[in-house]
Amino acid sequence: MERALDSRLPSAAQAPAHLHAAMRYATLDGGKRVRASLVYATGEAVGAPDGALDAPACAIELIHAYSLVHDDLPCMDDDDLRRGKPTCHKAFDQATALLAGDALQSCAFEILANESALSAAQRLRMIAILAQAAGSRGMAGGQAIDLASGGKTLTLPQLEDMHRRKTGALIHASVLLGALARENVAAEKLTALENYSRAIGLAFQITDDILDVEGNAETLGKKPGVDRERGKPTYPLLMGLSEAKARAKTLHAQALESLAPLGDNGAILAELAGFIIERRQ
Ligand code: GRG
Repeated sequence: MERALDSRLPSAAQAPAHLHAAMRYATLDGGKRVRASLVYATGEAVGAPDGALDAPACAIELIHAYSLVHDDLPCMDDDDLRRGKPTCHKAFDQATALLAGDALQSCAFEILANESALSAAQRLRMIAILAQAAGSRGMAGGQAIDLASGGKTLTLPQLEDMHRRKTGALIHASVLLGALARENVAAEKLTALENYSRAIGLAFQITDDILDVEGNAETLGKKPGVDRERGKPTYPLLMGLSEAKARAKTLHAQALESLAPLGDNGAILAELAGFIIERRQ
């Protein structure tokens, strides 16, 4: 993943060097690469050719990196640390971080549009799915709902809707892009993968909220308790900690059940579900 990203990101020696350095700083050498792993594991599960998976995995990670750079800005979450190092706007400056996020997003679509290991139809479909997942009905929309929810009480369905957009949509897109790297995947398998990704997408956020409450926020580069200070709703706040843990467990079981039509080919996806839901930081 590091090599694939490194070779696709503009060199820091190329003008505008400062912007390119910021894009590389925000993307390389950090992060769990959960979304890229989902692209590769799904691609392998459906028998996609190896060479067809790097571009979608990079595109997803670049959209994710862009979202983190923007999310860390003072006008959003105002974080100083990300992935164990200063956030992009701290290491560079706010304007550069804003532009780096913008350019990472464009770079993601450029990579998909130019990928010769994919057919034109595959590229177009992937671009459409990723654009929808990242856009106003997906991640950016979820972030807008999140920003507007400070100090308000959300119902559980409203909280789930927000997270399905904000973090779930990109996780869902990671699985879909991996599946689309092979042409003509059986509808039954696609449905199984969609169910799997919806379950782990939500479980990812519940786990994140639980980790925040249990004090691991610092390792994620967040300011511990900041969400609570702003009165933002979280799963443990709305349902209680033990109920939130039980919900994550149920979603884990649902994710594993969904993989049944893939047989042994779903083994790595099953392991990833465990990693996402049982992670400790
Ligand atoms: C700014 C348009 C825009 C969107 C931001 C996803 C998002 C929307 C903000 C991230 C805020 C956040 C920290 C949410 C908690 C869940 C989450 C996405 C954590 C970060 O993802 P990881 O844990 O990060 O996969 P790494 O660093 O491992 O890649």
